[in-house]
Amino acid sequence: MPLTRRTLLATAASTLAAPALPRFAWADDTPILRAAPAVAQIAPKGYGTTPIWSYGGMIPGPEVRVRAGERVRRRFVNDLPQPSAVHWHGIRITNAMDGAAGFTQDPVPPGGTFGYDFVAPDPGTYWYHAHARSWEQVSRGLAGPLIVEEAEVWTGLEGAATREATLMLADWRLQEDAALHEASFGDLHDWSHAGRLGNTVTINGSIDAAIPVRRGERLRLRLINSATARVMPLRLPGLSPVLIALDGHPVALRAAEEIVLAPAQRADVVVDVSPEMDAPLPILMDTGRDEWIEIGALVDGGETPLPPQDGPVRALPMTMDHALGLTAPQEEVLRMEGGAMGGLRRAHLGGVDRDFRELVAARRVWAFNGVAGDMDAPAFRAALGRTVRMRLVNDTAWAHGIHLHGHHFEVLSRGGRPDPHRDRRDTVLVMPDEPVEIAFIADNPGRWLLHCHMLGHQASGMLTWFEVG
Ligand SMILES: [Cu+2]
Repeated sequence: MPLTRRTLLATAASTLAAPALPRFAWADDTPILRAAPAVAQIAPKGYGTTPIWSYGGMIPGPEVRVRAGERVRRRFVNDLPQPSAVHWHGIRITNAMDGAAGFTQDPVPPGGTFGYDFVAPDPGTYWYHAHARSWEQVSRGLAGPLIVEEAEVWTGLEGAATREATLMLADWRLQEDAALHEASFGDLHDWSHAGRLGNTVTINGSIDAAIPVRRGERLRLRLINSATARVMPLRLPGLSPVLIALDGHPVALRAAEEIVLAPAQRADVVVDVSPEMDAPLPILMDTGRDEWIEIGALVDGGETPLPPQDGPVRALPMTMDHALGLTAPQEEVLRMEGGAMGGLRRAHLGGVDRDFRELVAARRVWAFNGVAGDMDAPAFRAALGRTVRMRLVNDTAWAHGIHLHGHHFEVLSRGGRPDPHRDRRDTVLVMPDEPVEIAFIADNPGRWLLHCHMLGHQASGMLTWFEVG
């Protein structure tokens, strides 16, 4: 038998039993993204550590950063006890690289690998996360930032400062011993309500994050909500943030006294740090009970202060042509039903009409258009290049963050009123009784998931797909 790397490894493993032998060796130079159990200090020091699952042994996972138009290549190595796959959230990606386990690719089994290789076409703030049992795997820590820099150096920060900081927010449900509350993974009460809300919010994995800044500098903050259920209203008092992008996409500049991030949503803001800053500047989050708590702070990093920024914040360059062609779009409706206090009586499951009791027994308590998560047929099909206008109707008692894979969309209206900003997004928060109208060009061929990004909702019925081309 010729001696190949494979046989060499097999031989070495069987005869030498070398404990330090790497499980994988790659002839190419593709960077490895390894998912594996790890330990993190999430609770304050002195409270013990938290066993988690992570990419690269850290939370959040290692930042993946490229310029727009460049390739992202990662050899995903699954050292988890479960199958997994990596979804590159918000990227207009080729379908085979989308990372939806069991849908665009086979789940990567424990011990297995998968090569991700795609072009990141649009600059912006994105993220990557597990897309297999994501309600569990993301809750355990499998998420990281994916930053696509502007192809040309953006001059919005020119002058005295060019810095930026990525702030990845997460929500953990910890026990008193600081371990994750594993007994409630998959809890149907959580799923039929807001989802698995945690009790500990972190920024970049830390419960008391101190983001070093330089006094007088103009700073771009990239905020990412990686929580699986928690909607995060955020405030940066004393900083007068200017919103420049949502979900990676440039927006019309505006003041953003309060920034509301649903799970999976991102916001880029520019802040001017006062040269006279003499105390940490808190980052506040509303717990949902109109109670603002400090979840981190910008602190003086000790560098020589800069003179104050005097020029206006500049908009990011618009990078995409988005002539939506709204004269005769394909019209679609996505009606959300179910959940606690939702009044869902019946829905289709397994191709059969079921009553609510049967749905609960099957752990499918939500429905899109009367279907509780069946995947045998798409919600709709669209010809390549067709403009689709979709009405998102929330007939439930809960908020939902609706995410389209492979595409971004424009928010046309909210609650029947035209949206003045017409932001482009990949995830939109839809409140009860407030229909949202979106439109997008179905320009990315393939089969794409469409789901609620409250990941317990996704797992219990709020999942469907659409086909382009
Ligand atoms: Cu939902």
